[in-house]
Amino acid sequence: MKTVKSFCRMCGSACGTVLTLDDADRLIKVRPDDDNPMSRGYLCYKGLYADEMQNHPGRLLQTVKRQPDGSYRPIDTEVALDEIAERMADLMADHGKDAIALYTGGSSYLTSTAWMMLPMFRKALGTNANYSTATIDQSAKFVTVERLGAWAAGKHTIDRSDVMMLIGTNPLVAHSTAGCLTTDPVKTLKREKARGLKLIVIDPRRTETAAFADLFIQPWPGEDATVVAGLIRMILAEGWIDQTFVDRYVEEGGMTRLWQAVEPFTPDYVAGRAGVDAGELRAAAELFATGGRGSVYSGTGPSMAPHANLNEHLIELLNVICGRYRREGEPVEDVAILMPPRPATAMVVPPMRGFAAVPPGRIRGAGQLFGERMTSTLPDEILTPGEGQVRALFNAGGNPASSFPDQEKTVKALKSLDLLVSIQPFMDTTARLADYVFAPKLQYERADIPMYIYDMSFFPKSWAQYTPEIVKPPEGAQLVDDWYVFWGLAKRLGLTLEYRGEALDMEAAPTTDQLLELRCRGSVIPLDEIKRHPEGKVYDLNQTVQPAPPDATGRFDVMPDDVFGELQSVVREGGREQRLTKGGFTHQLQVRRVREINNSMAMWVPAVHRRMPTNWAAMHPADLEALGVAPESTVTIRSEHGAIPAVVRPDETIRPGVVSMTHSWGGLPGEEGDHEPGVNVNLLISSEHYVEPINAMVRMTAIPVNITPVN
Ligand SMILES: Nc1nc2c(c(=O)[nH]1)N[C@H]1C(S)=C(S)[C@@H](COP(=O)(O)OP(=O)(O)OC[C@H]3O[C@@H](n4cnc5c(=O)[nH]c(N)nc54)[C@H](O)[C@@H]3O)O[C@H]1N2
Ligand SMILES: Nc1nc2c(c(=O)[nH]1)N[C@H]1C(S)=C(S)[C@@H](COP(=O)(O)OP(=O)(O)OC[C@H]3O[C@@H](n4cnc5c(=O)[nH]c(N)nc54)[C@H](O)[C@@H]3O)O[C@H]1N2
Ligand code: SF4
Ligand SMILES: [Mo]
Repeated sequence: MKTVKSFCRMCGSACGTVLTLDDADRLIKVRPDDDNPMSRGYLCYKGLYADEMQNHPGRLLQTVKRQPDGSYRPIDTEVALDEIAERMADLMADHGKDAIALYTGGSSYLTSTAWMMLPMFRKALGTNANYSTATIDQSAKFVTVERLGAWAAGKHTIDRSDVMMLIGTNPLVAHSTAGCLTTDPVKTLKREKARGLKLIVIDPRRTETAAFADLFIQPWPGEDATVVAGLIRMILAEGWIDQTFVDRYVEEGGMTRLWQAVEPFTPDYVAGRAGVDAGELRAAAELFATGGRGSVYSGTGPSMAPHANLNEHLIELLNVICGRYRREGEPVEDVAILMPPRPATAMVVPPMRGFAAVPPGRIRGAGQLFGERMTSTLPDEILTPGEGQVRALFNAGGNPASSFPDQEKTVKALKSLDLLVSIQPFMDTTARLADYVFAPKLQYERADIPMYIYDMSFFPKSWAQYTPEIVKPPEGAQLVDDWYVFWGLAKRLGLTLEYRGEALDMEAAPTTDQLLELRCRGSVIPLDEIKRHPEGKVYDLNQTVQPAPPDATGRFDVMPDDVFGELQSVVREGGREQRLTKGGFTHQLQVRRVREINNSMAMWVPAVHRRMPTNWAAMHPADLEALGVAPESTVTIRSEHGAIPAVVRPDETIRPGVVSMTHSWGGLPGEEGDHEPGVNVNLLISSEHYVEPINAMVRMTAIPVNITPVN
């Protein structure tokens, strides 16, 4: 037996771990690493059961190919690559390059070499059919950068804040409030609160994070635009803005237009519509705007709600009008140290509206953001005949059959493909529809560095860690590195892959470590230096925000016409009452994440099953009583789009009138056999109605539903 240090890659938080291995280097146990300077002995429930995933008897241990009768048989990886490359060449010859689509799933973000390989492959292949989870997650934040502009030096970090506002994010469960709270959230919050931090939480559920709030506001789901417009109006009316910052960085006339836009959102209107107390709203506005330093952060809540792009725009406006950004000379302690130096500068990156330059796509006119197509449109790109129709899909570490809105349509689309290739460690829903499934190495079997979001750090400190491959794969396994699939295909298709202008050797495959070297070339701290600290290291780089270059004239466009129009339509549409009564609905379904599991990953391991045999529909006890249903009984939840059975649980953190379920559980619709437990909320979600402009984000929370007991 021995122990080795590493870090967890089940979410972006990268908590330090100590692995216990047997003499054959198989994983026995995972425990937290007390010496890791970021996580300091913290590990969440998911991190602790990584050994159950690693050693699960249902794990896929070699490449398989689907047979005409629907069964799967092992196939040599190189032969599979030969066959796939041939199919691709035929498809491209007949239908063009856009017939081949790539989907970057969650696990590709968490595998740094997969994350660097996918763009190389896409570019060499020349396809425009490029999709990722980003556009079914918080792409409203990218739209906001494009329409409002962005502050190049970033926001205030938690340890340098007097006040912080969290809207629709729950770091105590999700560990994913980028740049703010990731690993070790409980001790961090306790420490910062003891120092004097004031916390404001706005969330339709009284979350684990809300338990730490000095001020908690619990609006109806889907009312973010209303609530935040109300806060902005109060701040403007009281003159609590940072006038110097606004004068310098907001576009001429912008503040007048902003006032016109938020005028209708009087305290009484907002309180009545969002179902909150006007006095509490005022207290939140005052505490935030007059409370000193500190920024607003948000998560998936507002991005999955109706008017996602507007919601995020308004949320960021709170930071703009209160000047909650790092200024020239302030310390920068969250440098992305495994990237080339990129000094933080005190300037506005002006709004570019890059999306406007992209011609409308085939499906619902959706275009592209940052070189990607909108994921909610992919099933229709597959199903809609015509030039550019997608005929082959590579799923790299995602699970579209469970994670996409409108599961019924998604599955129909995946089944209709000429070629579906998946890289997944288990025969999950998508794998069960694929023509070929490659069995990837799991986290502790591969060398890695922590996740970066594009070139930005995810962590509030200048921190990094390297882990070598540690655990030996199970006996007889023939696993692949995710990146190898794409390198192998590129080689066969005669393509040359390039990373930052440097061509890869296309004869002899690189090693994962060589790719990591390449990825970190020219980084602030050399990878070799990081390797000397097995538990990772936080660096004190003495960096400060740099003055803007003289030619920097960017200003925030606080209220462009389209955003103005979206806010007025919020007034026209009305709130919860109008939306529910229109379709005869009684409740709203809201999204949430749970401690036990990351999206659709491994809901069948014993550790998850023990605590969460199914994805309950959580409702307030008073609602259960009113419906006459006992805890643990089954109800039917029906939306405009579909219906699902669900097991109810009493939960006082939910408002009466709301039901909350986590996403991506359950198997394939209509499938025989006992696969994933639970049921998929995406059966209730349309990808065609309530679609946002620009990013085609669909409504994944605040969905009107009815609930009826099943006898
Ligand atoms: N209704 C609804 N739908 C949602 C959401 C929601 O809140 N509500 N959330 C959305 C969001 S934010 C996201 S990011 C997407 C996620 O969308 P996806 O990324 O498509 O889905 P995941 O469930 O995260 O799938 C991860 C897959 O990676 C596999 N995996 C695990 N470990 C490894 C590994 O080491 N290597 C490889 N190659 N694969 C591995 C898992 O088995 C699983 O199949 O879902 C979105 N869908
Ligand atoms: N344990 C665990 N951790 C995860 C994941 C997981 O599945 N499980 N998934 C990972 C992924 S892919 C992501 S993107 C991140 C997401 O990270 P977060 O966005 O922090 O995820 P959540 O914990 O779901 O927090 C979203 C909050 O939005 C609230 N909400 C729901 N509807 C609305 C609404 O209409 N308005 C507002 N304001 N709030 C609303 C919910 O009650 C919930 O508290 O988490 C990551 N980490
Ligand atoms: S918070 Fe994320 S990285 Fe940390 S142990 Fe949990 S799943 Fe792993
Ligand atoms: Mo996500």
